Amino acid sequence: MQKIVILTGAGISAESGLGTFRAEGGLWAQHRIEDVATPEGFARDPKLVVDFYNARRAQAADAEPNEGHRALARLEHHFDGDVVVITQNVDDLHEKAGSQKVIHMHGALKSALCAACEHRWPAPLVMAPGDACPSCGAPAARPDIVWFGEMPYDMDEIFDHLANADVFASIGTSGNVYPAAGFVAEARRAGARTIEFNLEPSLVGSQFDDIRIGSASQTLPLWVDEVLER
Ligand code: BJW
Repeated sequence: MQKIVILTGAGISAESGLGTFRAEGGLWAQHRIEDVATPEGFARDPKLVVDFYNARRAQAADAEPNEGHRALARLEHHFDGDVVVITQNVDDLHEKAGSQKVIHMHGALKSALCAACEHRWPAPLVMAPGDACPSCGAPAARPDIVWFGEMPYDMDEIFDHLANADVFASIGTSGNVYPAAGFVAEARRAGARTIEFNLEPSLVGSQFDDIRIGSASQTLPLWVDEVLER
């Protein structure tokens, strides 16, 4: 059975109105990474960090998937093989589009995590610093997001998928952040054919067999047609 492993980044959700990180005017132009995306930043100013994610949670709740997300869901449902989406995104637009096998390696806005006992629960739309954990009662709720210096989720499962990939597709990610930026090398080692979808080649673009330049909402439906017609 053929296996297609897909990595997505902020670019696939850009056309749904969610900001990317490193573009001019993107999230990192408005906030310092070390303030809002590190455990040290959260320890220094939990309200700033919780408010940053509250605002993004509200924005993501109103966002709709675009033709790029829908194309990947169509691929999963019609491909005669295995399709898995590994996303760095913390929105739920793949799920809203109908994808079922989705791994959120950088966490999810819809989830809250107890820093004391690691219990997870559905995040309220508005979290507050010091919210109590429903399991252990500690005032230690935090957004269930993987910050710099923290271990991304489900890495064993992800490396297992990469080791068995026949095709690896990377969509809308700049190749700045590891370990995700290293997945193409891992997939190549496994003998996978590799393809990148982006507005421009990413930092690891030279490692791909094929690059499709353009917006994901336009390039992905065409690629999915190609794969399903093969
Ligand atoms: C379109 C488009 C359209 C636009 N169509 N395309 C030195 C060397 C190597 C590694 C390290 C190092 N020093 C530290 C590290 C590790 C560190 C790291 O990688 N740092 C780099 C900055 C160098 N990584 C970590 O710490 C990770 N953990 C880890 O490595 O654990 C192992 C370990 C732990 C502890 C000790 C030792 C080892 C954790 C990384 C966590 C990343 N977290 C964030 C924020 C949280 C989530 C959130 O708030 O949403 O995740 S950072 C941010 O970047 C976010 C994203 O998921 C991630 C990737 O960004 P992405 O998706 O690529 O977005 P952009 O904006 O960069 O790019 C968008 C792209 O889309 C562009 O290319 C556009 O062209 C394109 N695009 N519109 C198609 N319509």
